[in-house]
Amino acid sequence: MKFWVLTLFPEMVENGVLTSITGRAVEKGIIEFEAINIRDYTNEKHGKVDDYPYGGGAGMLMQAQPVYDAYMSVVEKIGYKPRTVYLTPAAKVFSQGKAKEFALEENLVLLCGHYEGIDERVLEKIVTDNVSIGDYVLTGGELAAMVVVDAVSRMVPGVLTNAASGKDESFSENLLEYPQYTRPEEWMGEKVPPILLSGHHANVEKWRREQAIKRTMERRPELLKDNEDDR
Ligand code: 6GU
Repeated sequence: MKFWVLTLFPEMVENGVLTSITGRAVEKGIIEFEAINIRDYTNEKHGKVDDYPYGGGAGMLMQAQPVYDAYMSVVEKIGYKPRTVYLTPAAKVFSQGKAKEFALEENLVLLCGHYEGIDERVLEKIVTDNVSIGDYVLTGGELAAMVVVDAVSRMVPGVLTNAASGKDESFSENLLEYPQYTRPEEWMGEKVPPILLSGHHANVEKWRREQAIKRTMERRPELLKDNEDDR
């Protein structure tokens, strides 16, 4: 799978994606990643990519032309119009279900806005999916694109080394992760729950499931209602 990120700040996204687990997956060739600088595609002198909004209002908007040409450079390389995600707070919130869905694509384009947004006309031509990462406003889509690349990558076979990981944690079953413990057995007077030391696998599993349900009820009760986005 290849991620193409269209952005005015390619080094920001590169630094994130090429670090840690996703970086290792790129090195191993399990995923591919290319950040494209939208500014490289402007037809204007001095590298201008933004202008004032018609009708007035605060700030600047990214112009259609450089965004479209950056996108078309990807289309020309891969030979078809790929699924193209616009990162924007004006969208449904990204979910584990969407991460699994995007992980089935051979190519995924992530379009990062900056300033006050992007001219709607180019969005209408190229965007297949709008995605927000939560109900707060960021200065640009780059952090959101990094979040999506990370969550999608870990659903691509081979990115996670441990066979069980990616399966058994928060959200796959609409439950939050149970509490976990490692050595030492006692720390600052606090002991590890004895059942985890019992060696009784079935009892451990039962305890973990109970803890997961308790934690979900306390912290995220709305997850216990069936939600298509989380599947
Ligand atoms: Cl995807 N972009 C921006 N700029 N702000 C956000 C967001 C995205 N998701 C939440 N806030």
